[in-house]
Amino acid sequence: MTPIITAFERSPDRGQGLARDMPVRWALEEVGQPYDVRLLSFSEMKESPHLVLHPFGQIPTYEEGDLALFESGAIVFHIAERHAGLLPDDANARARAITWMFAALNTVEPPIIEREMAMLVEQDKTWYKERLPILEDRVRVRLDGLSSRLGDADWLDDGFSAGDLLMVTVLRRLKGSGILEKYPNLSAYVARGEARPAYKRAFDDQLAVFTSKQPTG
Ligand code: GTB
Repeated sequence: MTPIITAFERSPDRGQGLARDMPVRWALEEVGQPYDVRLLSFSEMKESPHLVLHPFGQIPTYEEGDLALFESGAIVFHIAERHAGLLPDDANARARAITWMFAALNTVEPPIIEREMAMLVEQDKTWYKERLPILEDRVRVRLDGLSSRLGDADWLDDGFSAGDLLMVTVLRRLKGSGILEKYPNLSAYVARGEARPAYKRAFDDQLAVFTSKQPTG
């Protein structure tokens, strides 16, 4: 049965792999599972057919037969559980890979999003110039820990896993910020993730949604 995921009909990042269907696409490509995509407008995301699938009216969702999931991390975990290639067989190594999935989404991503949100909606506030460096320091605290742990390794725990897939996805949000670039091993780690053929296929497919929608002439 071919799973169906949902994605933005018009992504604010113009298909640069930042919307959260990207990790789902990437996971499906890594395990070689073909999938279909249902594109949604912002208003369709808030209407009842989609709200049945996603209580918060967001993308991505994942449908496979009578199973319907939301939350990109849970969807990646489901894919990794059902297919070989994203979680190790050894029970302890598997538990560590799952730990990195949670670390990506629960520990590394929150300060990155807080900084992004401040830049999006607080620039006109009187406190913005004082607050931004504080938020950036919080991001650096996380990157310091991650960079020390990664060291010279290619991936966080031996072979590439769903933990790396989510961590690379999260770190990509910092590209061009000048923050990630101060950590050469993390920049190289992100580049290694992006160089994976499965990543490239997922990225190209997400980008094609945007480019194919452009009016010609
Ligand atoms: N925790 C959920 C998950 O991981 O699945 C979060 C899902 C989520 O935030 N979905 C966003 C959404 O549907 C799209 S991905 N937003 C519409 C809404 O809430 O009404 C977040 C996102 C969107 C766009 C960019 N971008 O263009 O840079 C980056 C991230």
